[in-house]
Amino acid sequence: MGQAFRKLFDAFFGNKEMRVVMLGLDAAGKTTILYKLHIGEVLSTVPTIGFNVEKVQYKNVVFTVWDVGGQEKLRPLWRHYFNNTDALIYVVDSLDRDRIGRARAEFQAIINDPFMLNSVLLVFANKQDMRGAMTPMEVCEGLGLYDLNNRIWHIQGTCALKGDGLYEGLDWLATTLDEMRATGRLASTSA
Ligand SMILES: Nc1nc2c(ncn2[C@@H]2O[C@H](COP(=O)(O)OP(=O)(O)O)[C@@H](O)[C@H]2O)c(=O)[nH]1
Ligand SMILES: [Mg+2]
Repeated sequence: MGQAFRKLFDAFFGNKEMRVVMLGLDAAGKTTILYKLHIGEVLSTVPTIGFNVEKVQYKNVVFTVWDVGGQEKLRPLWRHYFNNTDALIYVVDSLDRDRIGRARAEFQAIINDPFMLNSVLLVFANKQDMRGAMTPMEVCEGLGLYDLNNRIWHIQGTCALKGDGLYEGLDWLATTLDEMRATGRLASTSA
């Protein structure tokens, strides 16, 4: 798995700088995904800003990860990480039907942040291995993805424990960001 990702990253991202944030409610599977990618050492910090941030860097691609939900007062602090973000990966626990509304509210708040308006959106409908999990289409509806205008988005069913779907999702992301870079629409390279 790790080897495949490194190949993918080399092929698409190369030495270009890329900023990706991976967010979702707690227990969605973000940390599991981060470790499954095996792209580098995961650095975890509990900084003065009040929320725990995990960070992994592979060459010039920087992933930052944190839990969202439950602390509206922290939202303004996220801005620091949103600036020049090329891509948002939003991870959803597909089994957690009770909190899909919560996941939607957080998702909508994030993507409508002025700093995030140019970011492409990759949604991982995680825990697809679980019986009774929402399908990617249900998660799509739950988050309100169909209603988005002028946004580039993609949803991918995943099982982070096994790594299923992660590669496919990142493959889409890399291809999409490459196209955007070619046409000068990348957040991190625009003024
Ligand atoms: N069945 C199943 N469990 C998962 C999957 N991904 C993560 N988990 C479990 O869900 C729990 C929360 O995962 P974690 O990565 O800590 O979530 P985070 O809070 O978003 O970082 C852990 O017990 C994981 O083992 C998955 O795809 N399938
Ligand atoms: Mg975590």
